[in-house]
Amino acid sequence: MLMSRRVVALLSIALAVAMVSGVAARLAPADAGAPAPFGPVPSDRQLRWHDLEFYGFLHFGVNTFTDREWGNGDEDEAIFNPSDFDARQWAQSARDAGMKGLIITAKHHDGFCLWPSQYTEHSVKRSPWRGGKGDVVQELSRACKEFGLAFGVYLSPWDRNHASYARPEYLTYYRNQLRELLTAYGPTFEVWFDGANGGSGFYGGARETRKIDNRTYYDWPTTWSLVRSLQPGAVMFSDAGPDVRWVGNENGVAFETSWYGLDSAKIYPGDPNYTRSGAARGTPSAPDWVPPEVDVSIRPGWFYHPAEDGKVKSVDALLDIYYQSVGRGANLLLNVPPDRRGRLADPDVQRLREFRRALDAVFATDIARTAKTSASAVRRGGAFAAAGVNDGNPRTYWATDDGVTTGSVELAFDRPVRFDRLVLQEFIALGQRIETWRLDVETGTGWTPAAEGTTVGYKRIARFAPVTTRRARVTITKALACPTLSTVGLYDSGGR
Ligand code: FUL
Repeated sequence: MLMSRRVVALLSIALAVAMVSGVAARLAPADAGAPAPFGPVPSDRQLRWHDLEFYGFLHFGVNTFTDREWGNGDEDEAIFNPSDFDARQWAQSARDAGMKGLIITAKHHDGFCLWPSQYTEHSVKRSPWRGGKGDVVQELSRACKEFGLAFGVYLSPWDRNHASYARPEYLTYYRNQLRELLTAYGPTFEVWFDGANGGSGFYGGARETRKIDNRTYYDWPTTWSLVRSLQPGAVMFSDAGPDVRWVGNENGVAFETSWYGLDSAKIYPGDPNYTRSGAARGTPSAPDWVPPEVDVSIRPGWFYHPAEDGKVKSVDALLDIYYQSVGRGANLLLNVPPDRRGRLADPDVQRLREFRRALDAVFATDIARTAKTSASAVRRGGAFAAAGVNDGNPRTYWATDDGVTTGSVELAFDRPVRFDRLVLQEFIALGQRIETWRLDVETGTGWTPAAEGTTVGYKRIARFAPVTTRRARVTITKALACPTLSTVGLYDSGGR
């Protein structure tokens, strides 16, 4: 194809703009001398996802009305009838809790669709709610927009209602539904693919057990490319990614040592050996960047059950979950199930509010911002000074020369300061590098260790006994390549 000079010029401008708004924009200013990326690195969509940190899960559907966790697929659509549905209340509570997005079970294993899919009658279309004209997904996507939240969908691959489940035709149905969800409701930040398959179900009246081979049946690459084409900005979650991986448990706990590397080619969604194989904890040398997400419910169940109103997790339990997920470099997906009114239940809303208050109190003031910084060594040929760790700018970072894999940053204060929380962040656009670190404080008689730990990645939060000092030092004691640190934060929890 022949191109005119004008077209070539326009194309190069477009390329330059794309570079500035893409990868290049993530690097610090004037960093021609930046370390070369090490190992797998995040895509732009993954970088945006890391920044979300904490968002909510909404399990809602026929189970809400039958008091079950897994519907069989033969539920009468008429039972779905929330008395006081209010998606704005969900979004407002989520925003007030500090969540950055919401993911809804548009279809759970029972196959009932919360939107009026044109491919099935097993949906809100046949419900008395809003006279059969309702659309939960639409009301939620609008509410998310109004309250500044990202919007995501869960579409269960296992469908206990559909007659053709376990046959190839079902995949066409599944992808048609994805197309509906990913075209009619605006931008989607995450698409959640559940690996569960319990076998038995209604299946259009067959009432039998249908197990599939997770390795081959779903033909995931075809579905993934459909999602990519419809929503290029969305990350896809499953046991095996491709963008975000399951952490391997539903207790709210990420691994203490958590690498983002995964060898995607070796695993598949729904792999029963996923947790046992060690893939869930990540591997430093693996080829793909697939960070973990921690999914956990604020109640014992995923769906709302009146009997669990008194079993909403305590603020302390939620704080532990936060420190063991976000504080270990994972994202936190906290489930808060709407009740039969179609509202988040009062005890949950109350608890979310208390949880936010507690977190805000701990992280109100970053004491490190007032410190003067120095470093054992600074990378030559660019702007990589220690000052990058406490300037509040995630794009500036301290780095060492290539081949220098240990080093420390010191923070000096004018007067003694007290703290018991440390926040570290690597500049992950260039990969995950830090293997171990230690925090020392000057006590008057020398340096004493206050905390130590392993991987950092997007974020590490350490809790330790309160210390009062004028000097604190973070040492990277082991790294896979020259380390980068974009944040050293210090906080006083006040005993919370
Ligand atoms: C599991 C499902 O079986 C549960 O019902 C729930 O949706 C949870 C988040 O994932 O695999």
